[in-house]
Amino acid sequence: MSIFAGGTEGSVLSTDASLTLTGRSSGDIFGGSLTAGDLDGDGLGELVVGAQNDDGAGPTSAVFVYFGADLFEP
Ligand SMILES: [Ca+2]
Repeated sequence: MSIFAGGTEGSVLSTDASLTLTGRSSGDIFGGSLTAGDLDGDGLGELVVGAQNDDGAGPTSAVFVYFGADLFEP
């Protein structure tokens, strides 16, 4: 899953991905569901990514939470 920096009006600021996240195994449907919000109240948004078939053999699923402060560190 690639994430691109965007403006407040939904425009894409760069065609180069700002961040690329991958699942733990092929076929895990990583990114099949996602949401975002400030889960811990620190003012930075978290990204929550579901992997419907995390173990690659189903029916195990997993949810990954990427904390805002960790997402774009160099
Ligand atoms: Ca937060």
